[in-house]
Amino acid sequence: MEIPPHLVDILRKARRVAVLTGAGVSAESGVPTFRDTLTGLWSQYRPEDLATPQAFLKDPRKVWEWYASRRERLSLAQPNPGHLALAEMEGHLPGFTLITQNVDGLHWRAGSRNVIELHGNLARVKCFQEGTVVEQWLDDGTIPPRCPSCGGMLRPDVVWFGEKLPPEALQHATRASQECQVFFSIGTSGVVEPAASLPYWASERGAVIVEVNPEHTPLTPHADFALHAPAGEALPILVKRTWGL
Ligand code: BJW
Repeated sequence: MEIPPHLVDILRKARRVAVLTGAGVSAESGVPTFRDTLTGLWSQYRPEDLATPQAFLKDPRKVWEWYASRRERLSLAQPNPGHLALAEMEGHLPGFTLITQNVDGLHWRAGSRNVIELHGNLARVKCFQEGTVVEQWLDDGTIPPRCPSCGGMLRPDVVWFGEKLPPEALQHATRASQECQVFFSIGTSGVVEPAASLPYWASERGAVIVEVNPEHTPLTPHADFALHAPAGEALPILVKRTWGL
């Protein structure tokens, strides 16, 4: 895989880099993406039947069980070379922010530290009524389990369509995008707002935009560099070419 030498020069001189990741970065860990028509998580469902508060209220058992099966599958997954290369990149850059739409926690497990989770985390559970994170509950077979404080239904601590992103995370991500010199968009179809707007906000402030995705996306024509390859292949080579072993 060829890395443009000009991109390597830009990265060597950069101080502030922001990276936005999506489901594609975890694909090589065996975690299905969302919008792949054959293997994607939504291939048999419509997103609005699973990833909205309305869907949860209509069929809480179905939604809880869908997330429970994803959690179980995730417990077998490991960070891949793409995650590891991003963790290494952080060590070379004084101002590095990793903004992820993923809820799988694999960036943390790969060693990344300055991570902003825009869409929550699958491992956490919160009360549907109170919105508070719940660590422990009575496992008496009720699905979904109930909040120990108010008896309300528990739900995964992820952001569904129509829900607000965690305000502090979004603020921090917006600032990092507007202040960076280089912005990477990696493994995301770039169709879900407000995350999809981050590269455009970065570009408006003069950042160099780099996309890593085997497929064309709405961002591709706006990117300064488009690396059409899997993240687990492109990122380790990019890091090695830029900073050596
Ligand atoms: C590889 C690869 C490899 C494969 N290497 N790459 C403005 C305009 C229009 C609509 C809206 C708007 N603003 C808001 C909206 C509504 C809505 C929205 O965006 N809708 C659009 C879809 C039309 N947004 C919202 O509702 C958001 N909330 C909001 O804006 O609230 C405002 C508000 C204000 C005040 C009060 C109340 C509300 C919330 C969005 C939440 C998204 N949640 C989900 C589910 C999370 C939980 C879960 O996991 O179940 O997040 S949806 C799903 O999509 C998930 C993802 O994080 C997100 C993005 O998907 P991603 O990561 O891009 O995955 P894919 O599958 O789409 O793409 C994978 C890519 O990888 C592909 O391109 C492949 O080619 C590539 N790939 N292998 C590199 N090896």
